[in-house]
Amino acid sequence: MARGKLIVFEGLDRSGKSSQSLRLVEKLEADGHHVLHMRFPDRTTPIGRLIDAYLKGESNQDDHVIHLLFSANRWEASSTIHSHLAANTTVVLDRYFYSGIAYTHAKSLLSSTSSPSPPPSPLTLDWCTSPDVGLPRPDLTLFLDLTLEEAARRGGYGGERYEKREMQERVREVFGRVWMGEGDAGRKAGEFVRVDAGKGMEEVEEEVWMNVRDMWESVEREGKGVGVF
Ligand code: 2DT
Ligand code: MG
Repeated sequence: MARGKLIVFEGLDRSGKSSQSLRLVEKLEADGHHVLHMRFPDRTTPIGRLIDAYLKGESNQDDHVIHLLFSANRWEASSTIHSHLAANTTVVLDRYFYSGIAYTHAKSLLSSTSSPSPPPSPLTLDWCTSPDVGLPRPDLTLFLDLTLEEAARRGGYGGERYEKREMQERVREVFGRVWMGEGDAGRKAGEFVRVDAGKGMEEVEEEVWMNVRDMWESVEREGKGVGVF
């Protein structure tokens, strides 16, 4: 029996991940596929509520602790993702562990972090990657890349913790390094496609669709099973 595919949207705030991921779900459903859409962080679980409070600035957490909570928030969904894929339901994710890696590692590149000095552990790329090793591996990751200028033209950012230009700049840099194959994350990344999210909505949608179709055909042709990261 065919299995579902795991498709991930990644990128900066304002890059259009939410709209594009929902459009893809509609398109796949119109084609007769079963699809589950999820987003991370999933703020509805007990762990997700801790993350939500942190992002809104209502609570503080050590950088390592919040990183592990974001990862735990994915692990608590891991068996759900696996069982949907096995039941031939495609799972479309709005953010996954690449955001986890990019946002936490980006903090280490900022001049000041919340960690005391000397920090108990530097937030290296590989340290940031390890808690997520073993999660269901995406068949395709679409990295919606946007310049900071274009993000500003789209109305700038909201008021959450990471929605600041300096942080977004670092996050974009780290996504780019992973895309280039750096570190355990880059080596394990599999299909990691950069899409220019500065183009129009329809153009981006078309590029997403072509990549999804290519991935779909190769998974079916080669009979690839669900992988682990
Ligand atoms: P949204 O704006 O998409 O709700 O994301 N983040 C996300 C992390 O720092 N680590 C993670 O593992 C994930 C999934 C990105 C809220 C913010 O949380 C950041 C933006
Ligand atoms: Mg956001």
